[in-house]
Amino acid sequence: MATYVIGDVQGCFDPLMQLTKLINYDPKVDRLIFCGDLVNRGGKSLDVLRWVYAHQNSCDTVLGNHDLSLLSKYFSDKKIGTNKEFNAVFLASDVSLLIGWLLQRPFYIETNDYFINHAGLYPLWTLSQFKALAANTQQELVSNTSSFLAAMYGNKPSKWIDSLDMNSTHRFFINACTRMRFVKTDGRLNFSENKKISTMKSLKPWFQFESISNTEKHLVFGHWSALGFYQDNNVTCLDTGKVWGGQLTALRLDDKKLFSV
Ligand SMILES: [Mn+2]
Repeated sequence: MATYVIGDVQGCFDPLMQLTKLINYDPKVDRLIFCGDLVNRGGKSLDVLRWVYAHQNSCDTVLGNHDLSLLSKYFSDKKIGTNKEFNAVFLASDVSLLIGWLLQRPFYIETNDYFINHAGLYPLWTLSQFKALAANTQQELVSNTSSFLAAMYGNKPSKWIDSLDMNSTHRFFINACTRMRFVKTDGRLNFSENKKISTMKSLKPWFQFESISNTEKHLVFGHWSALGFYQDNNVTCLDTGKVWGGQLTALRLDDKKLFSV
């Protein structure tokens, strides 16, 4: 009986099956929590969605930017486009079940000691602020899906202030929760740097802000394949870039043991 957090799968279905074998996953007693980005680029997004959906009694995922991208395409006027993996999902006989399930996935999952989301915790927020914003954003996503997704994309505002209007609040939350890597020392999100290290002196990885060390729980995230496996006292990154020829990694929360394929 164990709980595992699994990094970004991104349509890499066969490695996911190898990983479940490696950890001897038993749906009757084990629990799998995915860091988000189940879909896109790996070639078998439909298989991944179907598998996690079929095991939902013991598996759950947080939403990542690629999952939101799939939802956004599905709820747009023109579903079928150039993304073959997305097209395969949209043409599947069980598409409404899968999309309906994905739409209701949370932005975070927590245990007693761990807090899991896709990109991390924006350093100007506390965990309770993040949770309040997540609840508000998820409610809007689920209840006004098409208009929410139509207004979701954009890099502005780049910095959090308390007085943002509703659309800006939701857009900022989505960006901070699912796309963040580097943050300027003044709190602005940066969307251009995606390597492990930035040459821009005013930028820091979000987890190197002082406030993160005061967080009550250990933060587990994905999204940053160039960073790869990273761990310090406060955070763990599990995006080891399977889709880019790297590995797919699981962290067993019970004893912090790592498993990779
Ligand atoms: Mn991502």
